[in-house]
This record gives sequence, C-alpha cells and structure tokens, in this order.
Amino acid sequence: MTGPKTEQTSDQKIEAYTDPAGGWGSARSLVDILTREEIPVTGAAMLMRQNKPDGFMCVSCAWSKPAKPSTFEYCENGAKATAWEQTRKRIGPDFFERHTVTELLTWSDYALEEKGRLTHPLRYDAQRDRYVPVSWEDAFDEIGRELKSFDPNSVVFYASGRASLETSYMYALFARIYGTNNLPDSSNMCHESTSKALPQSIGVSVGTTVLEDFETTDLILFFGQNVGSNAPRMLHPLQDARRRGVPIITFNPLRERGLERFTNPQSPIEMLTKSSTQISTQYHQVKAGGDIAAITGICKALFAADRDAKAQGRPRILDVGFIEEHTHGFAEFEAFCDRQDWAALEVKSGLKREGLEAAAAVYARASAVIGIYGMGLTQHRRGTETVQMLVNLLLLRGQIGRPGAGICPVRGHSNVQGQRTVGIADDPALVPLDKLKELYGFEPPREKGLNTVEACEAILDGTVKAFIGLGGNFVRAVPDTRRMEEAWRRQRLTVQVSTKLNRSHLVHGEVSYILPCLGRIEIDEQASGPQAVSMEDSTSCFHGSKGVASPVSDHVRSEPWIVAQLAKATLPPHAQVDWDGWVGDYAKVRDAIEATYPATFKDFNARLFEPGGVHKPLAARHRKWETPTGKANFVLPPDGLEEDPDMPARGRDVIDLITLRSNDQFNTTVYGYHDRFRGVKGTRDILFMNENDIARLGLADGEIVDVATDASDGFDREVKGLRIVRYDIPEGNCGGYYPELNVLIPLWHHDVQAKVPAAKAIPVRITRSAMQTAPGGA
Ligand SMILES: Nc1nc2c(c(=O)[nH]1)N[C@H]1C(S)=C(S)[C@@H](COP(=O)(O)OP(=O)(O)OC[C@H]3O[C@@H](n4cnc5c(=O)[nH]c(N)nc54)[C@H](O)[C@@H]3O)O[C@H]1N2
Ligand SMILES: Nc1nc2c(c(=O)[nH]1)N[C@H]1C(S)=C(S)[C@@H](COP(=O)(O)OP(=O)(O)OC[C@H]3O[C@@H](n4cnc5c(=O)[nH]c(N)nc54)[C@H](O)[C@@H]3O)O[C@H]1N2
Ligand SMILES: [Mo]
Repeated sequence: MTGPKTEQTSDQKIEAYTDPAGGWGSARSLVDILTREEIPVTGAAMLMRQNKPDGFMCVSCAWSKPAKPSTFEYCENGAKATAWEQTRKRIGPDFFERHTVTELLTWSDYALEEKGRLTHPLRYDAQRDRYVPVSWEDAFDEIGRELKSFDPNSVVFYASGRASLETSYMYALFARIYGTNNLPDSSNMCHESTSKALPQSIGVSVGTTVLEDFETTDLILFFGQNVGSNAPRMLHPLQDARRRGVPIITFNPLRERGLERFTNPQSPIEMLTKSSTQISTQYHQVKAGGDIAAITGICKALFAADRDAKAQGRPRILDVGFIEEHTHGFAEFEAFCDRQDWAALEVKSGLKREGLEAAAAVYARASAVIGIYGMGLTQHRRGTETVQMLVNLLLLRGQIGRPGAGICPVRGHSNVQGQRTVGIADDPALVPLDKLKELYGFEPPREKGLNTVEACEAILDGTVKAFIGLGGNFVRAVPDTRRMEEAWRRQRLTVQVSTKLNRSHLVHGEVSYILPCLGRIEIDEQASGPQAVSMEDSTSCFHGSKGVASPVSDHVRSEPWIVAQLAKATLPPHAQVDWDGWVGDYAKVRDAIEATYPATFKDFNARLFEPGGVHKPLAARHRKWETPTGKANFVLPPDGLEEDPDMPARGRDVIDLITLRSNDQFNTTVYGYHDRFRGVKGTRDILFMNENDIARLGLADGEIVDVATDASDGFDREVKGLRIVRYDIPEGNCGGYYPELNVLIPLWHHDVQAKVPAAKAIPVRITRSAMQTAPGGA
C-alpha cells in the first residue's frame, strides 16, 4: 500500500501572486466554490447568517465573533467551509456499492470528501470489502457489545475540535463513566503547547486578549500564524489597527501574503480602487524554530536600552513596578539573556542583530502590546518554551492584564478551546472529577489518559483495541502515516462520527462503523423543537449557534443524539444521567454544564445569544496569577539555547521542513489544488526551497525530488516526486503541504513538554528523483 494518489489538474502553474490578500481573488474564489458545490442561491443567503448572534457560528476557524457583526461577517475560507458542508452532493449506499474500500484507498483526500455528505450509517463488510448500510439500532447494539468487552483503558475517545460544548460535555462524561480518561483531541496536535506553557507562566491556559483589545492596542507582535488563509476575519481588526497607525511586527519564515497586504473584499471602495492596506510594518523571516533565539535577542536589546535609560536618568524601558509587584524569576531571566551572545542568536534565529534591535526599539515605545501566534510557535520540539519566551517578552513591559495588551494564541477548530473547557482532556487534573462524582454518582477514573501521541504509541504497541472518533480524520492528521496506518488496522473496533468520507474510514479496524452526523449549519430538530448549540471562540467567548439549513438526509442524526445512543448502548442503566432528556432539549445539557462549572457558565442558558458572546472569567486579565508562585513567572528554557540533545547531529545536506496549509484546505480537508497567495496552481506535490539550497544540493528550480527524513531509528520515511518551487524562504528551511508530508514526521519528533507533533521543523534530505515528472503530473 503506497498511500493515496495525489491528483493534479492539467493547468499546473507556479507564478508569483502579486495581489493582496482578500480583494478580487477572494471574491472569485468564493463564487467558484459555491458554484462547484451546486449551491449558488441558498449558499449566498446562508452566508448572511454566518457568525451572527441569531445565526450559526462558522465551522471553519475559531476567531472571535464581534458583537456588532458586519452584514457579511464571513471570509473567503469561512464561506468555503460553509459551501463544503452544505454541498448538494451526497454519498449514499449506492456510492459504496460501486466502490470497494481497497479502491477508495487510492483516492486523494480531495476526491474522497468532494463526493459529498455521508447520508447513512454504514458498517464495513469484510467479505465484500465495502461499507454497507446498517440500521442505527443494529449499529449501536454491536458497538455497545464490543465496548462492553474491552478494558476501558484500551479504548480511545478522540475529539476533533468542531463538536459543540453540549456534545463534548456528553462525550467526555460518557468516556469517564465507561472508565477512562483516554480523551485525546486535536488540540494535542495544535495548541497543547499553549495549554502547557501559559498555566506555568501566567496561571491561565488560554489567551488573555479579547476583540476590544485590538481597538486600543498600539503594537502587534505577530509570530507564526498565517492569518490570510487560516483566520481571515482577523484581517479586519488588523486592518483597522493599521489605519490607526499601529505597527505590526511579523516573524515568519515565509512572506505570507495576508501578513503583507490586504484588500477588504467587503469594501466596495477598496475593491473598485484596488487599494490595499500594508499589514506588517517589519517582516522578519526567522528560521523555523528560531523564535526562542529571536525573542531572546529582542529581550537583550531591551535590557541594554533599559540600562542606558537608567544611567542617563531617562524613563525606564522595563516596567519595573510591574516586574517588582507581579512577577517571579526576573533576575534569572536577565542573567539568562546576558549570557547569550549575539553571534549565536543570529545563527539560531537566522536574523541580524540590527533587525532584532529594530523590533525592540518599536516595542520599547509602545504602551499596549498584543502578542499573537499560531502553529509556527507551537509545533516545534521546543514549542512550549517558545510560547513562554513570548510571554517573558510581554512581562518585561507589563503587557499582560492591561487593556489593549496581552497574549493571543490563535486557535484552530471552531470549538477546540471549548472542548477542553467542558472536560475533553487526557489529564484528569483539568476536570472537576469530584463534582462529576457528586452530580452523577459514579467513581470517575483518576489515572491520566492518553493524549494524541500517546494514543498513537498505544495503537502501535497494540494496547489500544478500539478507537471512537468524534469528528476529524485522526489517521491522516497524525505523524508517521505509514507506521500508523499499518498499526491502525490491527484494532478490533473503529467508529467514526463524521460528515464526510475520509481516510480514517478506509484504514479501519476489524469491526468498523461510519456514523453520519448533522453539521452545525443544519436545523437540529428534537423533542422540544429546533435546538441551539454553543461554542467557545479563540478569545474565550461563548456563543450560541442555530442551524439554518435543512438536514442533508433523513437518516443522519445530531452529534448529541449519537453520543447519547453510544452511551446508552454501552453503559449500565444509570439513573443520574438522563441521556434521553438531554437529547430532547439541549438546554438541559447546558444546565448540567453550568452545574459542573458554576463560575464559568453562570446563567448559561439565559445568556446564550448575548451579542459578542459571554466572556469566560480569566484571572490573568485582572493580574491575578493562579500559578504556584502566585506571580507571573519568567520561565527559562530548561536547556537554554543548546542544540536539542535528542536529535541526531546533522550534516550540511539536512534541511528543516515546515509542513503548511494551503489557502485551499481546512486541515485534512482539501478544497482544491490552488494555493493562490503562494502562487501555486493545480498541484500540491511541491517543495518550497531557498535558491541557495537548490544550488548547493546541485538541483534546479522545477526539478522533481524525493524527500527523506533524517532519522536513525530504523524506519524509512520518504515522499517521492515533489517539484521544487524556488521560494523566498530562509536558507536551511523548506516547505510543503500537510497532510501529504505527515509520512515524514517521526512520532517521537514532538514538543518535549506538550507532545505536540513538531510539524514545523522536520530534518530531511532532498535528492533528485528517479521520477521524470511529479506523480499524476502533466
Ligand atoms: N482556511 C483554513 N483555516 C484554518 C485551518 C485550515 O487548514 N484552513 N486550520 C485551522 C486550524 S486547526 C489551525 S490550528 C489554524 C492553523 O493556522 P496557522 O497557525 O496559521 O497554521 P499553519 O498553516 O500551519 O501556518 C503556520 C505559519 O507559521 C509559519 N511558521 C512555520 N514555522 C515557523 C517558525 O518556526 N517560526 C515562526 N515565527 N513562524 C513559522 C508558517 O510560515 C505559516 O505562516 O488555522 C485554523 N483555520
Ligand atoms: N504535518 C502536520 N500535521 C498536522 C498539522 C500541521 O500543521 N502539520 N496540524 C495539526 C492540527 S493544528 C490539527 S487541529 C489536526 C487536525 O486533525 P483533525 O481535527 O482530526 O482533522 P480534520 O481534517 O479537521 O477533520 C476533517 C474531518 O472532520 C469531519 N467533520 C467535519 N465537520 C464535522 C462535524 O461537524 N462533525 C463531525 N462529527 N465531523 C465533522 C469530516 O468527516 C472531515 O473529513 O491536524 C494536525 N496535523
Ligand atoms: Mo489545529
């Protein structure tokens, strides 16, 4: 089995893209996908209800939803996500009659999902090598029987970050009554570094900024997040800030278009005059993994400036009062920065001292600073430490817990943050277990469960026998694709609750089910009438969401209903959980959530549709530090800036690979083959390379290469047939697309503390391919 073939369109083209993010390119792309998914009219009407207090919350990213939304409170990629979910295309039993699973395994991610929405519960029939329709009753009977036969700790309950707070609460409760904390989630591959870093630093696990802070900030530091593709609605507050003259200093190995220039596609004037706003005022092309060194350099420059100011009797640069009153570990941090020398920082960051001093100079003048970041900081061996270094930088000038300032991790899935808030966590310390015991009268499991990487390890060594997936495409999203796919098939039971067909359905256990569910955009009718659900955005605001479209089929069911039936079929009858009552009226689930977390969800039902959402209380916003020291902590990287002791020494021909999202995908969901902003058209089989590396390795732009991981653990990891695209990327780094390149990431190559797979700096060797053209190529 060589993995899915990748498709390409006949009009492949690599050509620099000169337009801004947004603009006419965005408008055209939107019309394309609405037409392709055959929903031009209803689609457009539906979009008007997106991210509105009385409408549905976007199924794409987690960016904040404003209290006063604009008429079109959606972006190109949010609209694509809506179109993709609300497509007119369906795959029912007839589709599975025509295609065996073995055949479908050769299809690309794009081809699988593009065929449309799943409409019937399906069970894998080994004799016919096909998924065949099954009744919901029979499905739950068998799954329940199977689950009853396992040791609870040999079962994994995964959640991708999309399901609502109501569903997630029920799902986590089900897993715990069943007897396990094996509740890994997509956040384990994403912002777990944040969830590990921030509690140690500032005593909260989430960002401290809210949307209003963008209105009064006077400097934005922007690290490793591709806003133009992955959180485009954030371009609006960024554009507003730029119009007020707020500088934006960006650190990113790639010159991402959305971080350079933006035209608001919803502004007729900007569209007609083709005007655009410059986003970044300084752009530092840091080396992948070089941010700790870069930030250390900025801190060093600040210390120097502060000493000068002090010596000359000018106002201090550091916020001495804040440091004194609110922080711990300052002296050690100062000594740490003093110990680093500029030459080493330049090599490690790939940036010049002058550049870092220029960033420090702007920071030294600003009074309200927001630090924004994404996967460019978290998906590294030192991800947690990198996040903490950014917090250190903010603490030096008292930039946490003041209006217009704070730390702003940009979350991924639309409810990934909320799922953790209501109990989806492998770490039982994050869950009020005693409260659950009191409310539901069972003994919750107390031992730590498996996170995503640990679940993969346990699947590899055979201790996990069954996997339940609440959304997502686990096997495709995790590292080490080849090893994981092989091990995956040795499981006894795999069950996926899904909207669309993906590879995690095709690589399956002995007993395998696909349970099709309603999406958030659809009307969810239950005993008490149409239901609302809720989620938490990236700035800790809870929002209600009501479906507006007709269900895709009479056979699909809502996620809460499916979770309740799984629980009822598996658990002994349990008087204190009224699964049916909850499904009949989701407000009762919200009451249960409020009973479990009274401070966080006070008056939850009454406030569900408050414009702008209900903000979760966050101690750090008020300079209350719920850390062991009772202060905000300067945290030093345990190994300083030393080379990673666990990584092999590397030769000159080893290059760090950054795996990226294109502008035409949502995670493993591939909408198409264009990455407009990066000038790639019609293919995903490419490798972005620096021209000096191309020359040094004796290669040429446009040539076809094979890429292999530089690891000596006895496993071969290789991807053949990528086309070199000469690109503005630091020397020693190359870039390509996730999930196709996940085959190259060793499972052990993860954040040392948070275990987030280190998808942003994978050591690889690049060689000329024996293939003359890219696979499937023209
Ligand atoms: N349309 C769309 N929206 C999405 C998603 C999607 O796939 N499509 N995915 C959602 C999810 S789950 C998530 S987590 C987010 C992901 O959104 P992002 O956090 O933007 O994730 P990536 O696309 O992986 O891009 C990471 C960025 O970091 C840069 N980078 C890489 N390495 C480094 C480094 O070492 N240092 C620095 N400073 N920068 C670096 C890359 O060049 C890139 O611009 O978006 C969410 N929103
Ligand atoms: N190399 C590399 N690997 C990465 C990353 C990277 O940057 N580089 N990023 C990581 C990150 S940040 C993340 S978050 C993970 C993503 O990992 P996952 O969350 O597991 O994957 P997705 O691709 O978001 O899942 C897509 C599937 O979700 C299902 N789905 C869509 N909507 C719904 C719904 O409403 N309900 C249900 N039940 N199912 C639904 C559809 O069937 C669809 O096929 O990947 C990680 N993997
Ligand atoms: Mo994510």
